[in-house]
Amino acid sequence: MKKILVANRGEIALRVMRTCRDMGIKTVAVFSEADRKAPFVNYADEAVCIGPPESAKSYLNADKIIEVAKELGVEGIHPGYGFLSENAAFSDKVKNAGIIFIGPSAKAMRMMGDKLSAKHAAKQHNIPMVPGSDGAITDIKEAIEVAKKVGFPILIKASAGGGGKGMRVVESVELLEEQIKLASSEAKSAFGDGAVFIERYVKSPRHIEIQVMGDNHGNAVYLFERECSVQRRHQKVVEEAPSSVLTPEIRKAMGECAVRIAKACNYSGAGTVEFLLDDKLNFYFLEMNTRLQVEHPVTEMITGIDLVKEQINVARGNKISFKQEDLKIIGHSIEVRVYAEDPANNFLPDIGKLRIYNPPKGPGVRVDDGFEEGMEIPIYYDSMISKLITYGKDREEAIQRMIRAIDEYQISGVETTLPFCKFVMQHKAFTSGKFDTHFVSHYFKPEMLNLAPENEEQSMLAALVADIFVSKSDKKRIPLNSVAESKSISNWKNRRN
Ligand code: MV4
Repeated sequence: MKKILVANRGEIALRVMRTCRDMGIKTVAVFSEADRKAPFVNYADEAVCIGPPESAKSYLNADKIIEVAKELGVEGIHPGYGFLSENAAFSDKVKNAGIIFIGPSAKAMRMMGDKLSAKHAAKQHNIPMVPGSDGAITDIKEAIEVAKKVGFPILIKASAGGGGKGMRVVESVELLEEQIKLASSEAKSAFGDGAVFIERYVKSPRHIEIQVMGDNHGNAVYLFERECSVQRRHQKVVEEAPSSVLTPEIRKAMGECAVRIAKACNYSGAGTVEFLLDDKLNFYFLEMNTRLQVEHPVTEMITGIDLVKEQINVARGNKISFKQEDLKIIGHSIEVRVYAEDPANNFLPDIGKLRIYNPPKGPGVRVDDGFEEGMEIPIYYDSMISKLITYGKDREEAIQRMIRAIDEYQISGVETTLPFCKFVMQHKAFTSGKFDTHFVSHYFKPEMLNLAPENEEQSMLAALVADIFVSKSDKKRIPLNSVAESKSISNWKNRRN
């Protein structure tokens, strides 16, 4: 592969292209009209506009993307995450066009894309799973029997769902029939598949996922875990590796289960096996994600492996470049997702221009971003501005560096989740490691953010200062602190406490 097209946008497109460049591979960006000025477009060796801003007309337009790839003599397509990354039909089309899809086979994607078939496969390989129905619910009497056997509360899940979509907790048998019907019709209209199943509801779980890598020679390895329990409405906020609760024995057991699942579908490339961990440290297989995940950097930091490089290596038909025994966890890494959302206002997405944008730097800090100062955050896509990743010799150092990096991060023009991330880093439940998936709903209230309210005069001054002194064309920057009371001007200062 000498030329790779990245069928994605933003930070992940840029991140993938960087590794391509490391490997001496040429890159092609495809972009929508909303992303004309995005750094990933500029970074690519070639870039082609594929349509209007709406995803359906651009980043999800499989035929158009493949047409561009053929025209430009592209040999591989990297799908990133989201968009077409887990679309088996796309992977088939790419292959039929004589291009390598940098990811697993369409067969593996189909098998793992459907929760019931994934569980069915896992069952053949002795993988622990939450007690529940054996397959889809077809009969209400049977459902009642299963529910009584596993014990209430139970959880109804949609086979075609994922990431928490279409789940319903049911507390008692009286509500079961109605809830199953509702869940099934919801699943039918949302995913085109009404199949639902039952599991015992695990009350205070941790979400721990294992990074795996497979090749086309039957090899599979695990690259340890990521702890992703700090999430809000199924959107991850903080991820870290390693988890502070796993013992070496449980880590090994989970890793080996994940490898068995990968081997069960002849998995090739980077994948993630999700588990729930209960308060007694029992783990249960949930689902497998057949893509490179947003939070992959924390795994890269603690293993020293470039996961994208390895994806490309394996897609070229090579064996995985390392052995399980070669892998070792060194240090600790934390990632926070910086969204253009207002944590003080129920995480309402905020749109606007990045008037000031200065990412943090220095020891143990990595920022994967896709924006530059002066850019608008497009309304058409996910509102993630960047991923802020820190590394330290241990968890404490990684947390301290995260707090320092958050304080250094200067963003104005839009509200961001940075103050919320700092709140998490300073919370006792987080620092002590004693938290579960209910962290945010249990501990977070907007009043806790310590935000000094910005008055109108200050905001206007901030806008003025940003335009006059920090415009991109004006390279000779006048330091902000030379402006009277400049420290109260923009909202990053408000996070100090
Ligand atoms: C569960 C569960 C409790 N019990 N399954 C949510 C996302 C999807 N991947 C599975 N999810 C859950 N499945 C049983 N049997 C609780 C969740 C869950 C959750 C899981 C991981 C991370 C965050 C979560 C937030 C709420 C619920």
